Amino acid sequence: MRLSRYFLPVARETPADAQIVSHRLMLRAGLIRQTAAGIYAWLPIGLRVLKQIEQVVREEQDRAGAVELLMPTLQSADLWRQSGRYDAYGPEMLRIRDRHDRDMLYGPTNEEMITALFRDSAKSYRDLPRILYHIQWKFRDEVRPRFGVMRGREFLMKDAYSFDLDEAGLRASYEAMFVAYLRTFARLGLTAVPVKAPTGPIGGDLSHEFHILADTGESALFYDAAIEDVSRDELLAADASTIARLTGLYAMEEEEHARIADCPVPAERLRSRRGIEVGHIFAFGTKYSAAMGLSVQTREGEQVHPQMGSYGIGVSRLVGAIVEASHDDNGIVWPEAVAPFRVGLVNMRVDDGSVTSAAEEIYGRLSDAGVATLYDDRDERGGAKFATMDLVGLPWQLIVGPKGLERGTVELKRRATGERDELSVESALARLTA
Ligand code: 5CA
Repeated sequence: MRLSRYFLPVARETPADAQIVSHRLMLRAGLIRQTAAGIYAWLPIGLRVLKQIEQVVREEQDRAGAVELLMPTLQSADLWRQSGRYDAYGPEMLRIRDRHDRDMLYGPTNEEMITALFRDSAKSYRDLPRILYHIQWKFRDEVRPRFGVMRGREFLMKDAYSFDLDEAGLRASYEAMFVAYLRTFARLGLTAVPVKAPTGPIGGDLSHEFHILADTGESALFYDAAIEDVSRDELLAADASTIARLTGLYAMEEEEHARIADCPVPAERLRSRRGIEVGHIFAFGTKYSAAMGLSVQTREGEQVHPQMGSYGIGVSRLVGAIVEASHDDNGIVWPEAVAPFRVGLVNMRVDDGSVTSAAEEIYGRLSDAGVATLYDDRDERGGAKFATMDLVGLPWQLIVGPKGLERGTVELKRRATGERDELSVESALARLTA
């Protein structure tokens, strides 16, 4: 992508209304713009990050055996009357009336809709188990939307729903999703702490939240320091034993922790930190299947209500959480897995024919090799170009200038460490296309 043709409105000054660093950097680096309270437009470079995260989430859902579909954002109130949640949900639900005076709503979650869809086609034990998911926008009219996309009113969620014949099946689905979550967050370069959670309005009795540790997180956590020793490789290879190990370690939200008289963790191992909730999973049994009349026939010919669970990941919130976990004084430092482009190619002198032809050739070769490249071909000072590249945080910067070219070299800078190498064009390309 040529920066001269891109839409990347970066800002040098700190936005006055943004209180936390991820919100400030997402505005400054041109990822998002607020269009109404708690509602954001995703600008091109922000959208690329959102899509990358969505793809990692999707791959891990698919790997766990979940099946993707897409449900609409608008739902009929009747659906929610069947579960009894239409009145119970309260003012967080955005209620809409259509031209025929029918009550509609913008979905805050999809338990009702998926239960109805499944009810209309699942007849017997052969239709189970199933895990269905979608990645779709939600709306919750939050009392206090804040911190940018962290607590928005409109936000992107991956929500999965499992249907099993019995409790043992539900436990297996819950574990499959648990593993998918550990792998997803590890692939995104994040350390997520699973915390046993109260279930709230979704209902049910088994629930875990997944938190990214960050000083600006909205939740206060207490946990066993041993959780920090779990390695990335272990998370990527997670199985039932990893879950047993992790859930065996103490981790609670402050409110729950305060209720526990004898904390089982010795004081020197008890950590108190803040966390950003990026995922939440629930096993709620027959709550919706019973209320909404979903039943299937067992092998023995009995009718039973399937055991269900739901599994959410805050996809748009993750963009903020990753920036919160990965930035420095100069800007964002994207982990490779979610970077909007892998390389930022900087032409130091667009008015110099030999620099420009070298830069154009490099750009062509990177593009041909399938390396996502943002090419700064604008007529700007070098200093401004460097500042923009650091701010937007692409993993690699490749700098093409007249002095280097005289020696036959370009400069390759690694954003995360600031390390710079002077290399021949060929060896720089070899590194970036490897
Ligand atoms: N139906 C269940 C699971 S599918 C559910 O809705 N769970 S939830 O309420 O916990 O939301 C799932 C995830 O969405 C949360 O863990 C959080 O990461 C994200 N999320 C929730 N509210 C917001 C919000 N206002 N802004 C951004 N992300 C949010």
